[in-house]
Amino acid sequence: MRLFYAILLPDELLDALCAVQDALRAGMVRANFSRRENLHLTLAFLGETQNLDGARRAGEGLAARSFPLRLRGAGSFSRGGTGIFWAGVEESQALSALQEELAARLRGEGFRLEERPFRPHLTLARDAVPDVSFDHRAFSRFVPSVSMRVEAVSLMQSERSGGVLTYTERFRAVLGR
Ligand code: 2AM
Repeated sequence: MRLFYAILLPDELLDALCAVQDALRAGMVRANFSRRENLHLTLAFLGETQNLDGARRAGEGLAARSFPLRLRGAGSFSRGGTGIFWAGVEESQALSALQEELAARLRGEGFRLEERPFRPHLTLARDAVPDVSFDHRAFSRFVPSVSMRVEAVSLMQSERSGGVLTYTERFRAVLGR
């Protein structure tokens, strides 16, 4: 199974991000927009594994506490000729610490994670080709300053069923207050 750890989002953030997607839609030649229920912030990508217990244990022992997190800015990464368009979050020491702790605990369970530095982002669209007139600078201002409290991290399974990318929560680690 394909697993990753993520922060799931409350309705208020999902509403805000869906509005950003609507604004983005107008500027795309084509793009594969994330479905509302799939929007999330990835903390660690575990890849293909059968070690669900180890993945779960890594989350169970987290010492990190809950913290506030705020949307901020947006941007794109290019991947093989097309792009990923994402919304960002405000810089957060608590988020970095949570991600580092989780990654260290997953490595301790034997998972081989990517060494790339953590760049927190919420993918809004992938395989995206913007119009020539698309204004990247204006896009970075589409995202409203909405905040949430991160109270848990979720171990998610990613599957394609009937051609539809589906994420299922397999385990949730609630953070202390
Ligand atoms: P992305 O949104 O930037 O593609 C599930 O696939 C989640 O894990 C996505 O949020 C995805 O990030 C992230 N992820 C990180 N590395 C990945 C990889 N090598 N393959 C697929 N997804 C990856």
